[in-house]
Amino acid sequence: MQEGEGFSSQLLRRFKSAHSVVVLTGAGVSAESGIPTFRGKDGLWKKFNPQELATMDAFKRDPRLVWEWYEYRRRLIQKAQPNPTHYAISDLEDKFGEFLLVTQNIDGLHQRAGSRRVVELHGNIWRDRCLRCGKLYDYREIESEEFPPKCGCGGTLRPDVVWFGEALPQEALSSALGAAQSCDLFLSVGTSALVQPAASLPLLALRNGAFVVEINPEPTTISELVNQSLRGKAGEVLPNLVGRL
Ligand code: BV8
Ligand code: ZN
Repeated sequence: MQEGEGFSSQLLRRFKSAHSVVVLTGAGVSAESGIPTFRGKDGLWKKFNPQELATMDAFKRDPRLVWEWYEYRRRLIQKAQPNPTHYAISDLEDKFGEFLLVTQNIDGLHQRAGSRRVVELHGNIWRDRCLRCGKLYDYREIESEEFPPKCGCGGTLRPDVVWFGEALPQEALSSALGAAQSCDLFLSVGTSALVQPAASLPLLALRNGAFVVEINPEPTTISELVNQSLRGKAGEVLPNLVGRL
């Protein structure tokens, strides 16, 4: 646990001696940028049922509803700024020989805060993908008023995010798995650790002998399993911790 102002000497020692670090982030990291989490009290899912919207079935059944939900989230994210957690994670990147940021978030805020070595497990809300030919579009490129937007090949476009029941991008998943199995320090920040296969990454790191630290104001499914579970908002804990390194 975080001891008073300081952190446990063991935690600081682990950070200072780490060679290979993985940081896994979830919606809680963007919460302090004003983007509602999925399962929090003001959660995105409260107003909408995840199975209703983040699935291919929903898109086929009611493409307008699904598009409007993503448009609503894009407008939220457009207005949001990276917060101190995003910047602290970006600062961490250059302090270790090997570093990988694995995010479940699709908002692109990590990249806006300067993170470079980022793996997006669940895609990115700023990209659209053609259902027919797979062509990717930067969301901002699309002027077509047509609904839902079409690709040059005539196929329909969808947000380039991973929906429930869909496989994660192979490359992203294998680099995340590889890093989790070989790191000596693993940070799980702002995730309820409920969504698979992302939620297995901290446990994979534990099994490979990494020192696993969780930062979350609430307990999660992995709090009792990790080496240190720091109970607090990422925006308070992480900049403080990074400042001590
Ligand atoms: C797959 C992109 C197989 C879209 C997302 C039963 C039925 C159907 C499926 C399943 C099932 N059981 C298991 C599954 C598999 C399913 C799954 O895990 N379901 C869960 C719900 C049980 N997984 C999948 O379907 C995955 N695909 O398994 O495919 C397959 C394999 C091969 C071939 C074909 C198929 C795909 C999962 C990806 C889904 N897409 N997002 C979009 O965003 O619209 S998931 C979505 O949830 C986001 O990515 C989000 O990141 C993710 C996880 O949520 P969190 O990030 O953890 O957010 P949450 O709100 O839950 O928690 C926030 C945390 O932050 C809280 O703990 C809170 O305390 C904390 N917090 C709050 N404030 C702060 C804070 N922490 C720090 N500081 C703060 N200030
Ligand atoms: Zn196409």
